[in-house]
Amino acid sequence: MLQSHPLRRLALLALLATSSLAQAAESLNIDVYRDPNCGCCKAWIKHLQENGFTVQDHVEPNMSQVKQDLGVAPRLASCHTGKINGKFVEGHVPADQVKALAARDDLRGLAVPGMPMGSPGMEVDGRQDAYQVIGLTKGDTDVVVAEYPAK
Ligand SMILES: [Cu+2]
Repeated sequence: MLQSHPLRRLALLALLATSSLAQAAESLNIDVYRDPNCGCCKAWIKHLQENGFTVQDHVEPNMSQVKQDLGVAPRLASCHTGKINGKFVEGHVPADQVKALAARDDLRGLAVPGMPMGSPGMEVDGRQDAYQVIGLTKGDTDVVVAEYPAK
């Protein structure tokens, strides 16, 4: 029977810990596609940056094509579309939800459909409409990932 040396096992564990750390840092890089004239899109990008994300900002004249290519269901559509680790982030999704998406292998992406007032990048005089963060499963089903109440 083959037995692994305790020291070798320790080294392997250290390697695993290091690579998962690297993965966590890597997951904060996000591509964002937006229309050139979209102001709230820029405000959402700023929200991501303030929460530790590195944003690649892509000005894109044909957003409906981008959404189609990334698999954003039309019912989930908003203004800008992000892409992180192969998953989409549609609309004004809060940064902590984007971070949590890395652990959801069952989801193709997240969306805040439309442009609810009070979501990140849509702040108006401290007002907030109730809104939900929707996850799209690999089976094409919508699941509620988070709910934010009206204020
Ligand atoms: Cu918007």
